[in-house]
Amino acid sequence: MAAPGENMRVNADRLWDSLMEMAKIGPGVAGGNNRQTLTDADAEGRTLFKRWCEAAGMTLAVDKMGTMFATRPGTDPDALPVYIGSHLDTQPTGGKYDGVLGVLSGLEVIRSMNDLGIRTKHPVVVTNWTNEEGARFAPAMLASGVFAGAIDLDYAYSRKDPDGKTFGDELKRIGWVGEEEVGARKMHAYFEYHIEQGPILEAENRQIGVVTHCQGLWWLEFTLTGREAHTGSTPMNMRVNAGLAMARIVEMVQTVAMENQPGCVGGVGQMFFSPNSRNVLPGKVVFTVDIRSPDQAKLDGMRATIEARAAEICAALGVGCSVEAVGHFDPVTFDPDLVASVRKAAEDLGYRHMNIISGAGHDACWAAKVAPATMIMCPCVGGLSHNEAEDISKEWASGGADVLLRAVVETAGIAE
Ligand code: HGY
Ligand code: MN
Ligand code: MN
Repeated sequence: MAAPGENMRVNADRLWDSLMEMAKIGPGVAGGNNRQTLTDADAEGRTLFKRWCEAAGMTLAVDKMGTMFATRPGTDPDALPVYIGSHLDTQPTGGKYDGVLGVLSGLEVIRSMNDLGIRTKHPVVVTNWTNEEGARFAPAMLASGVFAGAIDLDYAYSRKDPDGKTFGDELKRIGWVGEEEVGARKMHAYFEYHIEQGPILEAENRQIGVVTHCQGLWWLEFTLTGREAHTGSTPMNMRVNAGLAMARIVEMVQTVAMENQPGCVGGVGQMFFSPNSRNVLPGKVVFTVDIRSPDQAKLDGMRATIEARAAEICAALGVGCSVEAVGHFDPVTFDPDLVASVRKAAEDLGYRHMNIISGAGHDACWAAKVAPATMIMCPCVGGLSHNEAEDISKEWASGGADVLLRAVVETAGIAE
């Protein structure tokens, strides 16, 4: 049985091969992935992950949100498990590593402990959270939000995709509705390993991000009501133009984010026009504003300012305006002891590292509500993510997984 030491590293080639194998499922059109949650491709990826977990000696449980929990037993049956989690679902034009690196590095940690003959006191559980991305069904981090008690199961099941299909129906259709009550299982600790999805680690030439915090988020869904009319024959002074109101609000969001620098972001990634005809002024425009900051006061202040200014913009144009928060979590501070275990593992391995605040949201943000949690990050090329060109090196991938292995083994305790 190996003691912690120089040889406690993962098998970099095996991890990379697993990433490339999973990337074949739900391919994109430009080298990335389109494996959106609860699609047939998601189901195929889940089946492959299940096969790999069982081949590594783990047993699988699934909860009512379809989240997958693969357990490697510990020597103390009463000890709460140490969890490693992330997500296998991707954006429509996603990369091969966002989320997938964390889940398959968790599997690699198990495979490496098997190879090294390491037995831990606490069980270790590798988790694939359903619908982390929130691309098809808002909000993001949906299953982990239900697990943390922040989102109601029935609300989650009712969420609709742009085609009007509900989360609950789609989960049933792909055959991944589990028996387990969501949130019933308790955690000793939770680790998530993820690509940075930003430019800092690469620019600073650091291999490991020791994640101390994650910025908070609001997703504000605006519904603007104009009057459908002919774009040619309707005089300008007779228009009730919801499209113009939307454009002014998008510009205003940019202005508010810039007014609150440093340390915040704001933008719009999705919008729908109805009837979406080239020569009809839109009767309805629906779009989601995404604002984030690690500073609670700034985050909530931006929300209030944006909603107030949007109301003024719409009133001036005679456009109806309603807004619904369809996603939210407050800024997160990760567990200092787990953060220290990540930093120590990076130092023992001789990997250049730095503290970092996560710009993107992660399931760890909800896990942190119910257990000590933290994250590990590796760089990604040009800081690019949520783009099929998302790229990392094999060394970056395995470096973070080495840190994950050591932090998990330290936290789970090597059995005597
Ligand atoms: O939105 C996020 O930050 C994550 O990628 N779901
Ligand atoms: Mn992710
Ligand atoms: Mn993502």
